[in-house]
Amino acid sequence: MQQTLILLKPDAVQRRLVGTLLDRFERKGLRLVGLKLVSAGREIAERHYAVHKGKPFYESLLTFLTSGPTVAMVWEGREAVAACRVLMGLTDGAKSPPGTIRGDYGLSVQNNLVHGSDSPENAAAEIALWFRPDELVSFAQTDAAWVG
Ligand code: DAT
Ligand code: MG
Repeated sequence: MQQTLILLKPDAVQRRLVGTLLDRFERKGLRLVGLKLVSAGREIAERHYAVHKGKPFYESLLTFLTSGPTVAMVWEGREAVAACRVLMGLTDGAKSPPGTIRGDYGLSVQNNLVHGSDSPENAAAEIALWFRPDELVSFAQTDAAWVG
């Protein structure tokens, strides 16, 4: 079953949106297999956003991600990576449609509340970056046959 890394970034925590946003993923039918509050330091932030190194917004992005607590989660389910990207919406909140997290809760590009892996390969690397294997819990969800 596919897994993806979702971060509720420091703006989501500061704006008290953790419960509201976590609810979106839970309602979708995804299974929660990892969850923790992390105060991200420079090293994990650099590794997480390595693909953006050298871009004009890179330093600001690192400052943002290290500016306060982040909720790190692993969600599992059929097509979990793509399904979560749809829930998130577009990168730019101003252009993201209503009904998506970024469309419903912000106008910013940088402070866009949520991170989601963009491919199964990147999901595996990002999950390994943010979680130890023993922090992930595998279990059978009782409604799996219905939402699956
Ligand atoms: P996404 O988070 O939708 O996968 P991304 O991987 O292209 O988007 O970029 C990572 C983050 O960097 C994004 O969530 C917000 C920030 N970002 C991207 N493009 C930006 C820009 N042009 N100006 C400022 N921040 C930007
Ligand atoms: Mg991305």
